[in-house]
Amino acid sequence: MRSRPLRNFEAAVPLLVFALVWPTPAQGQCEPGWSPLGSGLELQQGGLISDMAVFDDGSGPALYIAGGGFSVNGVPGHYIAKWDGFEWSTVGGGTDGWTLVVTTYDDGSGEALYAFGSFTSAGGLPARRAARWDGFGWNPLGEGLIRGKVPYLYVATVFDDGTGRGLYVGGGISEAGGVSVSGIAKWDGVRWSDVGGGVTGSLSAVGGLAVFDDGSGPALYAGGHFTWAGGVPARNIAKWDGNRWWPLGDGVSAGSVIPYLQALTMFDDGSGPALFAGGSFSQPVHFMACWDGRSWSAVGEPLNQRVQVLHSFDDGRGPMLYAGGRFVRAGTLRVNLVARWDGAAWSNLGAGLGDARAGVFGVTTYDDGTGPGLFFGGNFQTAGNFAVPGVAKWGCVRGDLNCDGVLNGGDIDPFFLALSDPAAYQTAFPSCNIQLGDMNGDRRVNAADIDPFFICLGRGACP
Ligand SMILES: [Ca+2]
Ligand SMILES: [Ca+2]
Repeated sequence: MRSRPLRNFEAAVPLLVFALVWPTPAQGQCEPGWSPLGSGLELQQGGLISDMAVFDDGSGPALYIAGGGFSVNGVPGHYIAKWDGFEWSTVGGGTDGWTLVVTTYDDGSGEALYAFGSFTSAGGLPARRAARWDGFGWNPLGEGLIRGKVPYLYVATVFDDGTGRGLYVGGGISEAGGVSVSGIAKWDGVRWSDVGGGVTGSLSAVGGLAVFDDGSGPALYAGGHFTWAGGVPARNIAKWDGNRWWPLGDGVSAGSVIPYLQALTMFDDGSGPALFAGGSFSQPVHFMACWDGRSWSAVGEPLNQRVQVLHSFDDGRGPMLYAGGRFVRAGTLRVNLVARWDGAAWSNLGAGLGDARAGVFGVTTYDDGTGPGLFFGGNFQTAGNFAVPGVAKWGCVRGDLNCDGVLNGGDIDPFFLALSDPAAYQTAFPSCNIQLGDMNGDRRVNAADIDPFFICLGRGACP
């Protein structure tokens, strides 16, 4: 009688193994790690990657970076560039001055890439601080934008106020297409318009935008540096419902330093969707706070310097919130400019980004063929153990066939197994992604990947 439960257990073991192994998709996860993005981009002194976006010009989705002070394939003086997963290239002549924001928007004629910055022309055509790239050519957005009290453009996002999807641009803006605006403007594909009187204060600038539903319907939330929104007192953050502006409690503020809110995103950390805000504020808490629709709260242990970007990303283990900025610690944990929030605690992304005087200014999700990864932009010069030009990937590492997060000698045998017997590889490494063996980017894993594998192996990453 005593042996019966044991036999039952033994009988259950094969079923348990079956249940664990077979539902696992062939395109498995990986241990994420840092990777550089080729070798065609170089950051000069004072150079910076300020924003990034994914756009498909017809030849496949690619990563576009905005900024300035960088060279593309040895040619300096570029302000926008494209990474297709393997190579850097320029974008139709680009702009004649810094681009600060890139985002995609469909005005009804198809999705296009929109760039905003301190330029006066794009692709040789006059374009005042705003331009549209459709994959073939650049076009201005009406008469463009005129700067306000600060010269910067910080953010652009798409929101439907009930009259159709519009592209909302935030920054130091005082005029858009001949219309007087303050800190924020809307482009509908044809013309610019004011957004309920905009934001006003000593700087009158919007630095972060996000769409969030607090239970009363989706609305556009704007953070930045202002004391009024549409005539309503609102400290550095406000809600636009399509008709009027609303404050968010007492907002955010700071004592002696200039408070500035520059990162906003919606995220559900398990306790319901909430709006997460980052910036250089100190009230109600330092640098990062969470608004649930009624009140503000802290987000775990405090970060020690300002937050400049926030982005939700699922690496296969559930959605988590990623923060980037100028902080190097979360509580006592060393994180180095980037950190991950799982709803309970902060964790680091390996050794993070460096150096400590640098910052992260942009982040987006992009699939370079090895699965979705997080791409960070800024003026940092290291990512983990790699020297990088202000841009780096956190995700599956190409060539990492034993999926431990690094490309090294331990990947040689798994690589050749993947080449010679994909089924045996998938059995031996059931949670790994065989596509990481595509070293030449043709989306196939075969003998043509052997030479590039050893070139990448020699450098610890693909050149
Ligand atoms: Ca490895
Ligand atoms: Ca290949």
